[in-house]
Amino acid sequence: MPESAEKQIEELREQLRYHAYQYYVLDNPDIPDAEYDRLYQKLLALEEKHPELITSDSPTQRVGSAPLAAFEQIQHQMPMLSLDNVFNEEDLYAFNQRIQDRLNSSDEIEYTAEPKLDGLAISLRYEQGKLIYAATRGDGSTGENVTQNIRTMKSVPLRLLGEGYPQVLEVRGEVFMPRAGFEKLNRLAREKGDKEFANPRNAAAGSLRQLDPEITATRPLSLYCYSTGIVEGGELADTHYEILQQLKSFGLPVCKEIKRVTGIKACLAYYEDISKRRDELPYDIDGIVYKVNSIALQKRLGFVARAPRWAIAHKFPAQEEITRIIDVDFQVGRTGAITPVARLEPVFVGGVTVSNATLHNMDEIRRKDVRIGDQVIVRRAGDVIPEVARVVPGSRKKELPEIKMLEFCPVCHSAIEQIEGEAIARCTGGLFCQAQRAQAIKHFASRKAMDIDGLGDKLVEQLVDEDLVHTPADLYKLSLEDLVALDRMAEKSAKNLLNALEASKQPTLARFIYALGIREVGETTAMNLANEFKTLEAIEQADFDQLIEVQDIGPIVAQHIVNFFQQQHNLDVIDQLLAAGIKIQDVKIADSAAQSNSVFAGKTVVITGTLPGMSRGEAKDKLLAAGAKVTGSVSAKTDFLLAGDKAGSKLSKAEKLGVRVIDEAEMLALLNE
Ligand code: I6G
Repeated sequence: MPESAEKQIEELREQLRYHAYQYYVLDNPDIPDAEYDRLYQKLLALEEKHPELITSDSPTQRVGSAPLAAFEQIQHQMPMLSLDNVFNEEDLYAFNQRIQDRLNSSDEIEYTAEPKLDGLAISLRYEQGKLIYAATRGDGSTGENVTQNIRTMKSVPLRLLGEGYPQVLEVRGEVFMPRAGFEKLNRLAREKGDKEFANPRNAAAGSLRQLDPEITATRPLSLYCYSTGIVEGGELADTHYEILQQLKSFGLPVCKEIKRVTGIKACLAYYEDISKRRDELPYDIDGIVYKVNSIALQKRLGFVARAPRWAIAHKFPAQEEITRIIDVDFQVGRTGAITPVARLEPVFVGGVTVSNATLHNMDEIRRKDVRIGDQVIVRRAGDVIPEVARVVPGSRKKELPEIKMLEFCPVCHSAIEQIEGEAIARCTGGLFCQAQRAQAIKHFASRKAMDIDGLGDKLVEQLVDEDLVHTPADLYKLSLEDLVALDRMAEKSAKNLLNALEASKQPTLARFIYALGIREVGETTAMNLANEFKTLEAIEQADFDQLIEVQDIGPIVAQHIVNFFQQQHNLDVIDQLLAAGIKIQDVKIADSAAQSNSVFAGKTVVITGTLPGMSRGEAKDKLLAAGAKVTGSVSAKTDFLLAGDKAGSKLSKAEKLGVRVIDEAEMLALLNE
């Protein structure tokens, strides 16, 4: 029995190692997590029954040791070098020139290029395929023994895969914390009131230098290997690229972005490509490392001081700098969101001079305890708006004024609302606020709102920029002359637009409410409001308590609605719209009694093609009012296809599925039944 237990245990370990390799190294798991857990539990149970069979390289033995009092020092048998840096193309060309000069060759050099991860350098020593120790870089000669912590990282194999590895193999790489894991770790710290880490690098360093491996085990650390140290009792390939592929085949994780490139132009193209994708990568990087690919050439080139001559780090421009907050202004976004913006003493960050940085919202200001006059760290990530990352610790020498949210919008002077539970404060000016004008009008004209054909986003922006339209009501005052005077507006299009405006003058109440662009009042909420209150006046006058009684309306939406109708500007715009000839259609047809009697009640309808007597939007309104569900694509669940001219693929699909196809006349007849 013990013999078969031994066999079973070894088989389970093999399987678990293989699946960890698929998951962590190849990023290609071939079993679900639950299945991995099942195998793991099976191994655990067997090892519990046969403790004499437990070995230190078993996948169950990652977290075993007790907390340490201090880290032991480990002397690196081969020093851990550092890399020289360049910050611009010119210096990169000079690096290449030095290499060609030393090699006495003008041939283009083949390099490998890979991202430089922002983490901690580590050295792992394997003997006969077993992880013996892991040490930090330290001063390059002596590091700290962090083996018990490294063992908790599931991406680090405790035993190498296969058989082709050298008897002694030192592997160097970077331990880092992927951004998603870092965000989660900080969120948990915030919730518990613990201190947060400033960035993923600090989080990785703090996690690896934990004296208690149980804590490290909970931290989302990853490893990418990038070179080797001592290699004995076996040979590795003769190019850097192939060596990394070999490491991968031994079960060690290697960054998948590594590429071979020939010549400096190709290095720069790689740099550009990664720079562009930098923010999409799941981890922080601070540059690109180029290495001469041929190991024979690396040997000929040798080292200067503590850095290899055959490698260089091409650093990205700094992304964090220290400066001071001179003042704080508030900006109004297109949706009315009020953003506090720090005015800064200008500072050069990430390749540009920055004098403004976002503070996001008041919650963030309080969380970071930022005040006017503070010394702060400004961060600029890629093309993202620079932000105030944090106050420089210990830099505040005297009491400084707190930042307070404004009461009134700096653009239109409407009240600013800050709804409980929401981080973002907003201007309630809605239709009136100049900062929100174009956005409000685009929404007003959109298909699901007033459905004004021919009034696209570009045209709205033109009308707003030319000061022809201040509120949606101004749309109905536009004349043919106004329109033809616009750039690229032919008379025919202008006439079409005026016709479309005319045709939009009889919206349902639901459409009209939706078109007003009240925060968080979407199509369904607008329809629920229309069905509940029946008239515009009743909705305008509804109070908070009445509103939260309406289906799907919670306290936040109710408060938005109350705030909207409390603003005189908004009421004025509504009056102007009504004065311009908008006639809101009777809500009677949306009555639930009418709905439940209709053949369309509860049925799913798809509309396709051009209808002869109405727009698709109008048809949709009628069907919705009769209790139908109107969807976009035909499936077996579709009850009716309302087909107009040029119906296309939806018609053929409906016919194939046996869905009842009706035309506009039939729909009207069925609605009247
Ligand atoms: O610090 C480093 C980061 C990345 C490196 C490195 C690297 O390769 C991708 N490679 C070497 C050879 C050294 N430091 C010394």
